[in-house]
Amino acid sequence: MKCRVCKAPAVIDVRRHNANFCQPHFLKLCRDQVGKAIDQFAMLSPGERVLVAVSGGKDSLALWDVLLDLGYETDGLYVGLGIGDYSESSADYARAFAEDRDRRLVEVDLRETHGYDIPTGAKSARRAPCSVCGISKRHVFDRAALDGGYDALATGHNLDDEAAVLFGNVLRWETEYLARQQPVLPARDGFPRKIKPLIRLGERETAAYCILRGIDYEVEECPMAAGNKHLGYKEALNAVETTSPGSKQQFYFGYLERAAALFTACEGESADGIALAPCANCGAPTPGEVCAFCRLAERAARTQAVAAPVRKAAS
Ligand code: Q46
Ligand code: ZN
Ligand code: ZN
Repeated sequence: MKCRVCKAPAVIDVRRHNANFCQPHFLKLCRDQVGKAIDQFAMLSPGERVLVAVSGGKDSLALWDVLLDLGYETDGLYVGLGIGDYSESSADYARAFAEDRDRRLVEVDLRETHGYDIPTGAKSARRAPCSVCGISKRHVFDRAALDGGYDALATGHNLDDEAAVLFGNVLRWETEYLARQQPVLPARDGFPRKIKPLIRLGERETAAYCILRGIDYEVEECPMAAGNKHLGYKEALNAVETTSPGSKQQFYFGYLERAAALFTACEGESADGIALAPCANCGAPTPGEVCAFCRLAERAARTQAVAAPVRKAAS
């Protein structure tokens, strides 16, 4: 197995590209693919300040590393979700990465700042943990990016994530979500610009990138992911990819190039028609009086406050 570029012994095969790469050329491929995504979708301009949402996992730490390498002014953002040992060790990986590179890591702990954690939030809302987690993270990400005056908020969604989300949205013909499934969401009143620079890399590549760069990351899966529909969609797409390499990329990029605009056009009118006003509690734009996050947080914090003394008494 030889590197496609220099013919030295290869360390990885990328079947999607029908090629093998040595270490330096694989790392270059990863940087080039991120740079290409940034240019292709006009995600960033040189010199812009970026807040990178890091979970301690391979994708977000690889993203932060590549953005630093490409010369962007970046800080990290870690949200403490309160998911037991998993959250504690994930935070350690994020902190170690930031410390090694002498970069700032903004930390927001849900329990400290909003009075609840994800397991309690899910219980009180009677919703799947990932749904509560998604609402919570979006709110914290938006707030932190705006408060810090960053030009954009970057997340580590990779090609596998985006293809799986697209697959789920197509299975149920979620036209509203399809219209919004873009690698860049421009800033608008009360929302920062959001970008996904890893969309040209699969998760096998981000894992290999971290290993080859010596980045330690949380390898455990989140214990609350069990039952998450996206895991099933990923498995289904992986089965297709095995027999037909490149399918995921064609599915996702074909959508962006040939179909996304159709959904944006037909959903645009109804979406534009909804007036957003600042949430009475937190100021984030919302169609109602109080935003979904504040309603969730209020109920979850009450449940947590009741649960905490009971736990203490029992211990
Ligand atoms: S952290 Fe949160 Fe993920 Fe855990 S609860 Fe679900 S969404 S699986 S990226
Ligand atoms: Zn090479
Ligand atoms: Zn609110």
